[in-house]
Amino acid sequence: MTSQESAPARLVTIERHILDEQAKFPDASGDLTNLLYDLALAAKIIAREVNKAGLLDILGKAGLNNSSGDEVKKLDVFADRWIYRALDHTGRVAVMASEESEAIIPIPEKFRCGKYVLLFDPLDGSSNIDANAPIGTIFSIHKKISKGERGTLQDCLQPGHRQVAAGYVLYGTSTMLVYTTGAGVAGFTLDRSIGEFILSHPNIRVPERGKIYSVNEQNTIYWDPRVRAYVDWVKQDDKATQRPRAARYIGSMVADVHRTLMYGGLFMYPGSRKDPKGKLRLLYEASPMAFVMEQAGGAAIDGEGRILDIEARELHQRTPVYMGSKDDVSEVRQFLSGEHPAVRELATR
Ligand code: FDP
Repeated sequence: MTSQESAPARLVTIERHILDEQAKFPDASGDLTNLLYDLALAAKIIAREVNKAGLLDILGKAGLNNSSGDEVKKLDVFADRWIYRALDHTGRVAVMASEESEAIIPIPEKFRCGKYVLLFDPLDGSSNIDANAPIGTIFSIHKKISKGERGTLQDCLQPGHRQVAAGYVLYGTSTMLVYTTGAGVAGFTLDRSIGEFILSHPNIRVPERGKIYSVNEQNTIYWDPRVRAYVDWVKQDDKATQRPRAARYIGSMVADVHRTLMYGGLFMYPGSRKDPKGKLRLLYEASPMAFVMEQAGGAAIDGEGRILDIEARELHQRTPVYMGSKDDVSEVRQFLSGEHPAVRELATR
């Protein structure tokens, strides 16, 4: 076999893929394409730091708390700054908002504003950093809707179904970037030797039914009895409904959702007596991941309705999350609404 014969049919870099996608829209200005490029560049820089985190003395606490009261680690700060620096001067973004900042992040007056709005969680799952477990970056892109030149809070508080693009970067065994612009989901793996994200997972589809449930069961005591009933039910033995299901919980949303995309199943972070809206943020976590999940053929709800239809009232709003395979989401919805026979039984006991 010659070396030409053994070469893959076509090596598609993320740049090539984004450009090919843009070509489907003859009126596209190229700004979104370039914005996604910029994010891919920031992702490579963050991946580099994540990978040498143990070597450089970058680990450890920065001695700060983020606006949601979580502990901030140095890598969070690094990732936050790099995403900002990759985008602030490009003239493509009108305003940004980060999980790490309390208020919106304006574009400095000296730079031109563009027509896009970027919301991001620079380093999700950061409590896993010291254990060298997977972490991620999540991003959500909207079009600016306010009238003036510079973006406002109103631009950031749009419902998820108006996103024009969303995705995440997973810093795991390898670094992957997964994104959607509303026409399916594509995944790219970073080839470190050439410094390029290469298309490795074209057209990702989540299986309609999964065999895994993923939740932090430490919160069981605070859950609504219907959530408890569901989690008890998935552990029972019944071949017809593919039970018992396996439990998997990394505690890093990007990693847990990525696994759910690949293998199917249900990832959930329910509300509880302690935290009625759960823990996850609508704009930085739930909404972009819901867009990806729906575009891959799955579903994402807050227990009642679509996450993508939730009206955002504040930047750091939280929401309960149930996302994954369509059948699994519809099953848990039946439990939560009290329609499932197993819950009706519970009510008559
Ligand atoms: P982390 O606090 O480590 O940053 O919302 C952040 C998040 O991780 C998610 O990535 C993860 O799914 C969730 O919190 C884990 O929360 P619990 O520790 O309560 O399970």
